[in-house]
Amino acid sequence: MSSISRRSLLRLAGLGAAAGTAGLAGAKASGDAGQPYNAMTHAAHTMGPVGRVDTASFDPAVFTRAFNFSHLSDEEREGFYRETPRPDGTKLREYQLIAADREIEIAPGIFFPAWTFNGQVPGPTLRATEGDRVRVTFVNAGSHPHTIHFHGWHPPEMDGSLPEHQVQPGEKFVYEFDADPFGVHLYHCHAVPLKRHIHKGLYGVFIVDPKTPRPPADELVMVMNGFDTNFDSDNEVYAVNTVAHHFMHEPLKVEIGALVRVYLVNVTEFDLVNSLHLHGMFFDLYRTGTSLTPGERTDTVMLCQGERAMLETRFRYPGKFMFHAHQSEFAELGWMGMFEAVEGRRAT
Ligand SMILES: [Cu+2]
Repeated sequence: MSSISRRSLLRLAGLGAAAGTAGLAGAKASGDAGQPYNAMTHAAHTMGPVGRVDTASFDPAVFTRAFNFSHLSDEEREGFYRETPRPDGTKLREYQLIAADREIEIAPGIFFPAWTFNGQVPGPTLRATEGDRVRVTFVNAGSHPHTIHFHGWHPPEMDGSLPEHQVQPGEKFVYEFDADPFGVHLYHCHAVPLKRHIHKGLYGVFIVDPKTPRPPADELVMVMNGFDTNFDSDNEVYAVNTVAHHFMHEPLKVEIGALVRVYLVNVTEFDLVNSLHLHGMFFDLYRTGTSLTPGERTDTVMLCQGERAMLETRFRYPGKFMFHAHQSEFAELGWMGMFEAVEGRRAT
């Protein structure tokens, strides 16, 4: 399937929609000859590949709400993350990140030969508080030289960007710096050619919380990414959190009236910008998450590659609310999903 082209996938997506709604469109056409177009218009919201991705090794929904390996059992987590209080009230946070080649399923039956952090794309979400010490032991178990480049303040030798920073296959390097400033950041491989190393899957989210915590909220991580399955420097599949259309099939459950906070990061390669548009409501926008007061209230945010933002909102009405890239082609190729707002405590 790796030779599938962008255009043929787009056609597949269209076929999925047509197959799924043929009956509806037909019924409309026979009952009311003037209305069949409406049926197709609504059907566009359910388009996408037929079938499901196996979520046993990577579940986008679990990724969305996992911070510092919180999705693992205590015993498993210990192998990748440890936090130790320090006398000044801050914490030492120690991580183990491992680069490894792995084939991942990005749409039903479509596999991508990824380079991963800890076997997943995006890599695990790391989270510290402003002033904490972050120590990341990076092991390169992959087949190419890699690095980790963190966004945030750090000395040049921790930048993971220059030829002398390359970590060769089989070797390791320890990155260490203080978490600063608070905000929504990211980490990614900075080996050359950069666009290949990032696009292959070596990226993740790095959140730094302010010293005075933000109000409690239902927090979600959304990484806008794309996959060039035939290596023509153009993406054939787009998604939020890797699996095309996943949240169309499995809406993200949120609670009516509760504060919802989204950490949104754009790592899409080959396209100049990406965006998120939320239907039926507005959100407060904190660009880069580096302020405690929102800069804007909107329903659409556009981000360049490497840009990120924090979004806060409360769902007012019960039911499903679509979110998607406002670049229609990205949406049709996988970058669309649903929230489902429910009364009381959300069922996850
Ligand atoms: Cu790399």
